[in-house]
Amino acid sequence: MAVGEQAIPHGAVCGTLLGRKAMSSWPNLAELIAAPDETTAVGLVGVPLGAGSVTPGGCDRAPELLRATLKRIATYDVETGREIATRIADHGDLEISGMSIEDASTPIRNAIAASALQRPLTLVAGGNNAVTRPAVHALGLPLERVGLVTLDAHFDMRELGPGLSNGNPVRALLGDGLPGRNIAQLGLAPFANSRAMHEDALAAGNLVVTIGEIGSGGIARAVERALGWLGHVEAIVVDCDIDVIDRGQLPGAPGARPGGMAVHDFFAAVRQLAAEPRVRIVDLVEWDPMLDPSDLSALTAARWLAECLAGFETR
Ligand SMILES: [Mn+2]
Repeated sequence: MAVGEQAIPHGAVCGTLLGRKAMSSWPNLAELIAAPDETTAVGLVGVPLGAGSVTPGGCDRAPELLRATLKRIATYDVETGREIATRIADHGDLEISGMSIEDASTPIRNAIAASALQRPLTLVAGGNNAVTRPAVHALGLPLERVGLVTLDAHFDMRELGPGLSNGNPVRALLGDGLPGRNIAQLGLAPFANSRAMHEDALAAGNLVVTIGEIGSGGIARAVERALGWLGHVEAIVVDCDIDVIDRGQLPGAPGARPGGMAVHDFFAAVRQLAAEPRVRIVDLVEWDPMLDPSDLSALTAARWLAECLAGFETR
């Protein structure tokens, strides 16, 4: 076949190449951002929560930099021949500067609910990992009917005694009544958690899949296990703690360590999870732009949004 006759992958021709309305010559995610309206299927809520981090830093800077980086991510996926076309209803950033996690939790829940109660998918740009607890509550469902998948190097099962932090949202949710049977944790890293946290997670009934198991069994199988584990729930929240990614590929997270998840596995997991119709909320947390003087972490975070949309469009 001559070069000019190469097949364009299925799905790429009529609706997009010929029928596209005026967009830039390099269509990108920033062009999909729209004002909130009732007809847009995907919402974006920025939650610049920095308070209460175990390692204080600049997670509150992440939503702004995520938005600024979207123009560098093209909408076209050469692997599938598909082009992301879903508009994103941008609800803006929640004003929570200076607030404790305890004080911010209700405003965060309400802001996420404002999108999640009217859309099949809401993306939450954190902020630190304390965002995840109000995100679970934002669905407004009894917790027995809600599932949680974490892509995270950590159990997030630190003790609650010192107060809420980015290190204990899973323990806090268990305390709220989220059954461990409704929690699947993927990507747990060696030498990054305590025995007590591990034993408590297993005793609660959480599915625990370590980074080593993902390495040997594959990321797709791990995600299938998580979705199978949550077969009984009605709606699912996916918590993407970006520190699950290997620190060499994601320097901009305080908890990231060498030996973490390969970034292409992270992207594949996000896409596979976003394709599941019961997934209603996906967060991205723990990205601290101040830790990465390059743009590597920003480009990774922006690609996360592309993967969420690519998965969503296959529902
Ligand atoms: Mn975490």
